[in-house]
Amino acid sequence: MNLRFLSAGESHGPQLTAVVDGLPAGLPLSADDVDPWLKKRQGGYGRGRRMAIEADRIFFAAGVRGGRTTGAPLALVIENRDWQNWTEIMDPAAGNWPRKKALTTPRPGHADLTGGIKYGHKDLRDVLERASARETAMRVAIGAIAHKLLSELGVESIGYVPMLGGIESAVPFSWELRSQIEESPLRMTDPGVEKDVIAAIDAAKKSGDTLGGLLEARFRGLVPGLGSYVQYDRKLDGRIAQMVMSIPAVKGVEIGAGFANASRPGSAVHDAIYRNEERGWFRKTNRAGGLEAGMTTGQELIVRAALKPIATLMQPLPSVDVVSHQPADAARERSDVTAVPAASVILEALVSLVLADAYLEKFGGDTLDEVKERVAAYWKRVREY
Ligand code: EPS
Repeated sequence: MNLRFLSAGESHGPQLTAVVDGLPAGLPLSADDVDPWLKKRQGGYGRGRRMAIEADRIFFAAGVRGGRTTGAPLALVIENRDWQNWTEIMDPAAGNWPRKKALTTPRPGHADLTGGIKYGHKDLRDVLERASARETAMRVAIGAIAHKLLSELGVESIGYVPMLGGIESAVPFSWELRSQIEESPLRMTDPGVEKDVIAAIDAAKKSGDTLGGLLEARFRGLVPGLGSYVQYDRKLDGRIAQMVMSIPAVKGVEIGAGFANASRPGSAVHDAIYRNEERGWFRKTNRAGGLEAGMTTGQELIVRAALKPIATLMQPLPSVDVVSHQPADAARERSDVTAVPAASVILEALVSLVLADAYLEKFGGDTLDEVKERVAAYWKRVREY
């Protein structure tokens, strides 16, 4: 890994923290490159009351000076405003037992039960505080920084929602719909279905239920040959799938028409190869989703993911209390009805991270100028090949 990071932080602790290593020096960077992503991730119809408390902002504690990266590791902080209401419950000092807001009835589908067994906790808050999707705020911040590097290299992207709660958009994606997606409270391409989706979210809220959906991220302007076929852990599709599967509640990943291609003959799956003076190498279809044999082809990269409904149900499923071992309803915690629109922002940010890492792997470079020169020289070779 060339672009490495680690994060720490609980959902209701004082802050989320990360160290990011491997960015070239000279990348223009300010909070304005990150905060709009944090705002988008907080948004979307179906979010709960927590998002009215938070106003996520990035703080650069190291690695950025005068609006540029220095080449030193970045230290990043995002404050949890809600911590003010949780100081006693989250107090790291010994002796806060029995605890307020202890959670002992695990929610099916959440980390509670297995995390409790694994780490030996009977107050499952010790599990859920870190398992919470709050953690994705910091990873989106890091993804936004990766995206800034990609945009310097001529790459554009978008994350959106093709389906939410079983209701599919009838309008196929096109890049012209970008502002429609950014303005939609559902991040969908089809204003015609928004009323129905919003009604479905309202109905789920009323009945104490939650909704999942599909996410898609697209990237254009990528060089061919990011990743490699020569070793399993260098295959870019594998690296993307690992990152996408690490988004809480993602249970399926595909590149391009991955699942649909499984039932078609090869002649209707593979993208025929053409070349002419004007366009160089090109394809007329992109069923591969921009990836062949673990490498980008230079076509649009299309990554899709399936997000299961959130595990916290206000009308809970049966569970068992981990202290009394008596049957009990699963815990009700303040939560969202759906986070599918937010997850599409997370998908775009996290795939950006994998791609920025792959660029740095292929081109190296201690300064942004060095990276840019090498990418430009490679584009020339690609055209001449
Ligand atoms: C989450 C539960 C909710 C969500 C949270 C993820 O938080 P709370 O328990 O404070 O109401 O709002 O998401 C975020 C805080 C976020 O920033 O996305 C969970 O259990 O995963």
